Amino acid sequence: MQGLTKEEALSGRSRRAAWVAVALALAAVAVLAAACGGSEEETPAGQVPTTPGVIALRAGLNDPQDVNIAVLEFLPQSITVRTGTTVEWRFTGPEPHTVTFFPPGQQPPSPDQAEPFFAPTPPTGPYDGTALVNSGLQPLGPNPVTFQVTFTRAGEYNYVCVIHPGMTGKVTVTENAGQGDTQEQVTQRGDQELQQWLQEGRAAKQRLMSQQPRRTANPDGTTTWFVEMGITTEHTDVLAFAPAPATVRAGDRVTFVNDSGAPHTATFLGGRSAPSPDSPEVGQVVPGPSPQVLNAQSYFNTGLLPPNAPPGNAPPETARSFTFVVAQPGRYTYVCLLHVPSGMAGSIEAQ
Ligand SMILES: [Cu+2]
Repeated sequence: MQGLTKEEALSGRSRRAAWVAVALALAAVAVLAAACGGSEEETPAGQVPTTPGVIALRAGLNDPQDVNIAVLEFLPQSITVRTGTTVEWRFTGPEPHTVTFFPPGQQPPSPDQAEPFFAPTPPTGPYDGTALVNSGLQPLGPNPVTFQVTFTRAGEYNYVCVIHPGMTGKVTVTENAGQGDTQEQVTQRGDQELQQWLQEGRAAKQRLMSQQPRRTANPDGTTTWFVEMGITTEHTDVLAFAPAPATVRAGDRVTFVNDSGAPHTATFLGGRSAPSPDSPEVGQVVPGPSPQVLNAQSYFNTGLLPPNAPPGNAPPETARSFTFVVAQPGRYTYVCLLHVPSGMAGSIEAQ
């Protein structure tokens, strides 16, 4: 990540994948934790219990009080350890991340080129900073997810999440016995940073949910209403649709607009179950391009509407939008196929 400023990294911030498996994994973890109750101290959401000989930290986390708010940071961002220490990353979910150390000279890919790094490249021994070491996209499976790297050579090691380029971390390895962080210090700093990012995300969600929906009057007397697809801040993604207007009338139009830093879909399931976030169906526009006349029985998918990024070079609003004609009164519920585990869903009530 050397040479990549936060701003540059953010400009490419986007995501291409999230995984239903995540929800399953979390459910499995919860069941497991309940089953072996008492073997490990119960800790508040996302906190890290101490393991002797290992320094552990968290890779991302959703707000324990509001699943829509995803913190896209390592907690804490920077740690200092003594040579010989094993560092363990815990993927607390539900949004997926990677821990990826690139060898010197290799630049991280842009998020839409990151697929080759979704599979892990685990360390083959102590890490000395020369090779690619990559957790792969996690959490993905039913097992509790951790990723460990043992550092034997003093130095500074930067890493990144390949689908969230603003999400960067640093491990400083020192030979000086007095300078390494304790687990307690790491956990405490992670908690402090978490509180800061949660404040930022909660404020952003409040802005999103309290704004008046943008609308335009059409020549035929109907109204086009605009629904924002989430909002992105420097350290968080708010994975929620702005509230649909209360007074949609049959014949009005609803246009979804992605002004956020992540790709999203608006998908009316029409009674079927949601395709998995890693399914090719996520990107398939069904039944055809915008605009579409909505009905309550059929499956409609906008496909992936791209993020409003990078600044100055984002796709035009038309490319980030999709319009539905709400022809009949009724209730129409929709989800974002990428962000179901973060509760990204909404509904339109038409009279
Ligand atoms: Cu989404």
